Amino acid sequence: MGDLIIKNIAQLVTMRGPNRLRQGEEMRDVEILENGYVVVKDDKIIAVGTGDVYKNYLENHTAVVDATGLVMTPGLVDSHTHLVHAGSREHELTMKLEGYSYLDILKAGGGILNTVQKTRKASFTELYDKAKKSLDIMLSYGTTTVEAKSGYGLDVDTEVKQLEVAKKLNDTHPVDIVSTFMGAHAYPSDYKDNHEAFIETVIDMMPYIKEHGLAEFCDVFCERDVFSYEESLYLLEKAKKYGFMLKIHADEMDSIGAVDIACMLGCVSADHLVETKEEDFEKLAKYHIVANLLPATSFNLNKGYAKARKMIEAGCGIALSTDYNPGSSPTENIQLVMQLAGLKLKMTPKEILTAVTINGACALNREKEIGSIEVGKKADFVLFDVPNIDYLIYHFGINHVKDVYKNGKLVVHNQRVCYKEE
Ligand code: IZC
Ligand code: ZN
Repeated sequence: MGDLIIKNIAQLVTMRGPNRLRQGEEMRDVEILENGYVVVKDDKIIAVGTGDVYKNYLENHTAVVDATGLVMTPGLVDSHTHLVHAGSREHELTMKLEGYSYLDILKAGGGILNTVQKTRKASFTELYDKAKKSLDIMLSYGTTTVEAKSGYGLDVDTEVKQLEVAKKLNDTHPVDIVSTFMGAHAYPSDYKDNHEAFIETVIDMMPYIKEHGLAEFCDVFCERDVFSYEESLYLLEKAKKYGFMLKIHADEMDSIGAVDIACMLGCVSADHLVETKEEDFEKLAKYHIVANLLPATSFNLNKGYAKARKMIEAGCGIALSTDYNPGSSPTENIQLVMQLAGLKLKMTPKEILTAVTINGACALNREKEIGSIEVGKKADFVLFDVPNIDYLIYHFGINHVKDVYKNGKLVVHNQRVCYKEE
């Protein structure tokens, strides 16, 4: 019997189906129920259907919400962010407008290294408060699970501080956080000419982070002038030995072989993929590696976009994420990412919804718990004030959320966070 029933849902996007990456044409195979209902008990979904059948689950204490005219989707999954960091980089905006590239700014000691300086100096509480503010914004846009990378310490104390902030937020904030250790994000200034020593430093951090349960994934910025093919391969091989699941920043500016590393080591996701060679698309598909695309980064850097249509044709399974970070993608707004995926990646509304739900869950190894509205899964879902899913992608740049439920609890009402602080 139910604690909570949402009824009369105009379009209920269930994403029901296999709990695995939806690839190629499967991304368009999305169940949408008209006049749907969902029944929740405790923090789980116990029934999904259409019409009046929800009445079988009514009890005296059951709360009933009428969702006439609204669209419901599973809670959105933002599976690539650099959530925890100090400060911001608006001072680099003018340089960018004058034509300096992202990597030019990093080479001059700015970019990631600027954020590293600030993050090293920041207290735990400063980092916590700033990240919490971002999580509240994410939640108000419909994100209920988020990945968070370290990588603004590049020394053991600060990397651990970042990951501990994420761990505490996971305990206190309604949004679930999945952590990734990304010590190999850039070379700190004092190791600029001693890459080998820095790589060993990063590897030395791995056992501590693993043993203290501070991160499930390990990621490397595999890029020209950052971590080379050989360095990335070496680092991720070690991470795998220590028991981390793997991700890789792949082909963002240049293609230097990151997809081959992902296939060789069985990365869960390869992220960015803007410059990926077309012959690599089939490899991603064959090894079931999540192609995690980040179009807000292309938009913000004024660069090219990933070839999503060709990827889907080749059978890839795509996820979409904000890449929220203070440099290349200063936005928490996953709906904007979805709209850019429509406008710039030519993905259809159904493909986009697959990408930010079940495929995002796959990118975080959470596909059994979240990513669809079906019996047994967590009661994480979003009510959008739109008449249909096409409208959600078409009317861009605003927040369409009405309410958000996390673990069966109302946490956003009329776009305002309303959860109880723990
Ligand atoms: O702070 O610039 N791309 N890492 C790789 C980032 C963007 C984050 C940043
Ligand atoms: Zn990133």
